Amino acid sequence: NFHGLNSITLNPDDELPPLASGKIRLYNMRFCPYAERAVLYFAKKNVSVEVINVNLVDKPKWYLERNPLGKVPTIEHDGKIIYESAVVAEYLDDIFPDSSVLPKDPYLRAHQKILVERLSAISGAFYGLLRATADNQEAGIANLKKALDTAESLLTDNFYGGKSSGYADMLVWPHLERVEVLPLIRPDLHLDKLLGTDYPKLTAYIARMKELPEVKAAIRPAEHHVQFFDSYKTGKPDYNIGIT
Ligand code: GSH
Repeated sequence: NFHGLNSITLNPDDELPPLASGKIRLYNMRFCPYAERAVLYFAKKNVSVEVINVNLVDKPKWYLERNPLGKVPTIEHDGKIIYESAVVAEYLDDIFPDSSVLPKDPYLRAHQKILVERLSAISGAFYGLLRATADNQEAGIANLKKALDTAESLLTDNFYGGKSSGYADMLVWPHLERVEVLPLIRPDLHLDKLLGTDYPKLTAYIARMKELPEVKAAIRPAEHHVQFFDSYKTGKPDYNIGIT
């Protein structure tokens, strides 16, 4: 149900193809964890979507006209524009209620959003370590451990959504996918043993998540993440890594 998930990234000089009426489009960046939340959501809900990959360093004018924040993800359909990953997720549930990922019950719904807030420290810790220098790497590792301790203690069932995967799982997974690859991105930090030994529940959870069809549709190979971050560090990210 994805058209163009691995299409070549469009640059400012590229024309934006027209969007047919009734079709939904996702403006994406192939290595963005927030855009991956939207990809997971489309896959989980089995909603067809046309994907346009956007250069985020050199942004096309047509993109800034749609999303003044210039960030991905953004979705477009019937002339409507929606952005911010959590807003996009809830919107998709609202327009396709039969496949709603968020629970209907107000308390359970609120609880899923609280979990996302409590798990959000993972992304900050990930980006901190991605850029860590000799001076602050110890603090960065302590930060990640604290975030993962919280994630381990909040995992009281198979998924953050309960017996089956839910909203919180879709929103947190993209960052966990990258934390798992961090030892390969930053081998100098010697993080290889971090996840396996101290976090048995999270380790089992990651394996369980990887079996979900929506995660299989969205996940990127570890070596592509590594190559992407290597290019990102140079200030010239290669958005087309892995496209054959
Ligand atoms: N709060 C936003 C969301 O949840 O959608 C964050 C999205 C975000 O930061 N996306 C990054 C982006 O578009 C790529 S991973 N960066 C481009 C920019 O900030 O100019």
